Amino acid sequence: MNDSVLSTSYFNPISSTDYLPLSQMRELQTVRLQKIVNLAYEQVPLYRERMAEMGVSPRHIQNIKDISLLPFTKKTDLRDTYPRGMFAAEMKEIVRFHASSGTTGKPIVVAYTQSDLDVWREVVARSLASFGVQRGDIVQNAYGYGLFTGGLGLHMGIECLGATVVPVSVGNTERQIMLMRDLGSTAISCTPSYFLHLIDQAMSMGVDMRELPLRIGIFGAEPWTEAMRARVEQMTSIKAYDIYGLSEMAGPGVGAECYCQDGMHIFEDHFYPEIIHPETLEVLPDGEEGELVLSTLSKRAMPMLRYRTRDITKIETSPCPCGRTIRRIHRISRRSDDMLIIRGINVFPSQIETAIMRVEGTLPHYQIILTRVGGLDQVEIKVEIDSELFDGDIISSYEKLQKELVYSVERIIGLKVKITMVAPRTLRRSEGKLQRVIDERKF
Ligand code: DLL
Repeated sequence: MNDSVLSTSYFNPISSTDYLPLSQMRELQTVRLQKIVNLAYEQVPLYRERMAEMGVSPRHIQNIKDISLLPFTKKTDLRDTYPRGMFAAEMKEIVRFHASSGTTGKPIVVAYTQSDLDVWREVVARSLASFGVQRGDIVQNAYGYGLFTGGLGLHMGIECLGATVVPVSVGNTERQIMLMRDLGSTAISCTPSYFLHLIDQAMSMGVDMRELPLRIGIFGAEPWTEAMRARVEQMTSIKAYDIYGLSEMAGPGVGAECYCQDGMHIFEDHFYPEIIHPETLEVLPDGEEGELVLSTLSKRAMPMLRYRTRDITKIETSPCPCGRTIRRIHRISRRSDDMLIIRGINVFPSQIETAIMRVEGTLPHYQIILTRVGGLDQVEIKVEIDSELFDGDIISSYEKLQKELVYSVERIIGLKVKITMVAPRTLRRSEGKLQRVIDERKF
């Protein structure tokens, strides 16, 4: 069995493992799992200790099915071992960091060796190929570049496929429309909500997207719906495709739709999927809805075994007419935790709380209100403040407090929000479970 991963020249979709017969795929997964469990056991104390507690060692892994013997990992494990406790490679092997939101003020950091980047590039290229992107296409990449994996992840895959990348990143919407028109972009990658905003902006600039060469949309990083797909496809001449991923696995490219637009194929030669019941943690059979658990099968810098994604989905059981044999997951509609995705950025209400409480003069009563205006998520945070400050006629200290709050929240979640300061005892109190988040966004 050839266990090498593609690393050079343009990606050729025909040579990929998407079409492997099942028995060969399971064999490949077994070989890779054995290797990765060994690595994790040898290099990462957290895995060694957890496996010891469960009486499991690498020699128990004889088959990919034995994955169920292994302990689960969670986002809090990354937080508790922040920043490098889950790394399995030496610093000199690590060539890239990315980061994503943790549950408190600190982000979680993920690391990549050169071979991890090769795998990531390959799976993004496979995703793009399954959307029909090819050499000659011009892909306007409007995912954010930086610590977020969207921008650079898509970027590498587009280049690997030999298509042309326009690394415009997110924002500056007018310029996006200008570039789209002037360069003749044939594909766009961004969050689905940002694309709605681009459609609005184009209209207000008198540009009809249906008349542009744009024909492929590469949308992910946040939940969206079939209704949204229908609307977007009707307002433009694109086919809108879903792409899934998370920083803990690599970034975008863990799974992607094909032209059938009926579930996302998981690149399971690198990311092994299981579905569990989020409370009993029992592994559910294919076809049943539950929490997606993923294991990296080839990651060297930071192997993640049985990572609880908190994303709720199910594995499709029918074969896909496209001929790919790798399994598909259903569109992700919700999560089993309270993580919000605002403009593609992961935000935990607890982060907002931390940010507010850091500012003197605030009371521990707040509410987060999410709306969508012109396709773009808006956040308003209502915060109760000290009565002295509220009643006082010192406008400058009132304004100062508001600025401090905006800054404090932005520093932690990376988003500028609207802060509305209200008098003590204004916000509704609850005797039961307090609803701090009001999500009025509709697709
Ligand atoms: O959002 C990676 C990504 C970038 C995926 C660009 C697709 C396109 P994180 O910031 O770590 O990584 O957030 C991961 O976002 O657990 C899901 O809850 C959500 N998510 C990602 N893709 C989708 C999708 C990137 N297609 C978290 N549908 C995941 C629904 C998605 N939710």
